Amino acid sequence: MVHDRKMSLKSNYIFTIFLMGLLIGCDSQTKKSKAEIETKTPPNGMVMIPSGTFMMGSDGPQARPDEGPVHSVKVNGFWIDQTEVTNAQFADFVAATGYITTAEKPIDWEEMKEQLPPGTPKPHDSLLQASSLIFKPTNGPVDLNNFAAWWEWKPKANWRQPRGKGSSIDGKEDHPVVHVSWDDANAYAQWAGKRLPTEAEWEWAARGGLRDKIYPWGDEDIEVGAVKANSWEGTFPYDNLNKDLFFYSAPVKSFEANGYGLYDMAGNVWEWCSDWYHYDYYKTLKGKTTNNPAGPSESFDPYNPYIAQRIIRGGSFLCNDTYCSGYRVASKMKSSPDTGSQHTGFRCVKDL
Ligand SMILES: [Ca+2]
Ligand SMILES: [Ca+2]
Repeated sequence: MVHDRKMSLKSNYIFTIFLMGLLIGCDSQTKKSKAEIETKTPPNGMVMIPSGTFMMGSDGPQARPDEGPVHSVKVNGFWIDQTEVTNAQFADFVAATGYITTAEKPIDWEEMKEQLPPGTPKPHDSLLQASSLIFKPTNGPVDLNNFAAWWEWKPKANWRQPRGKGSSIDGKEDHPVVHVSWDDANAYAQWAGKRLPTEAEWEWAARGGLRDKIYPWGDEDIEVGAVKANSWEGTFPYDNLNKDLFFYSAPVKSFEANGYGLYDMAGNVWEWCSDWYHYDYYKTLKGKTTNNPAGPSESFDPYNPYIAQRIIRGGSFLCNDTYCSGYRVASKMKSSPDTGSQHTGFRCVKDL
């Protein structure tokens, strides 16, 4: 239903313009005793997720076809960041390494055209300058299949300037870093001595010790009772009731943690995982228990066949039941590894 809505936004933005005629676990992990693990001091800001076996995916009424079939997965224990990586943490990384993010570099047309239908003409140079995708609310209802209606390809938008030139992260040091590509997230993780979670690790951790529930907090609807997460309350993408008080990102730890002490596993910003996205991947895992699945060997999306995409999880401040309900623990989305946006960040894990 909506699995084709958030395709690789950067490439599709250009492709949309073209169409409009405007062209302008592995098991090899060293085995450690339970006592040895329990006596280890958690790395700063991380908590231990125990090993376990769970039913991954969903076949519920809100589930999209790529969330099923539900299948059995065993995951080894690991450390995970309690929060999304913040602007302050990412700034430390950049200060130490001089790293330049994908969004801060001009687009290489030779690379980009490999991800577009053959024969796509080169866009105008203005579209190839360093840019990223920012959210732009609409004035009223729009076709929810046309994501270009609420995304703007904004020059100079990057992690330091989340809404483009003139914006800044001053005072937002404890907000999640955004406009980071999958490549940027991996560079940070490597510097920090960590790695991105697999999709299975992420979902197991998001479930917070609960079994077969829809959300990290259980089954209660996101709009019932206390505010549970930073999402889009109201009608997307033009009417945000803003009961959670955050139109864009929120400081990490603004809402209650799940059973493992993890914050914002639902909402705030999407989080990169290490796996490739393949529309039919879960079908290959049906009827057996898979140990530490690390995703398919290649990416495929029938709705976006020219682009290899990585998994993102958890939903964002733009998620709403009428649109993507990305804050469900089984909900999955995808994006090309070189695409960042205003609502995508990450958190890291570390082997025990
Ligand atoms: Ca919100
Ligand atoms: Ca999140």
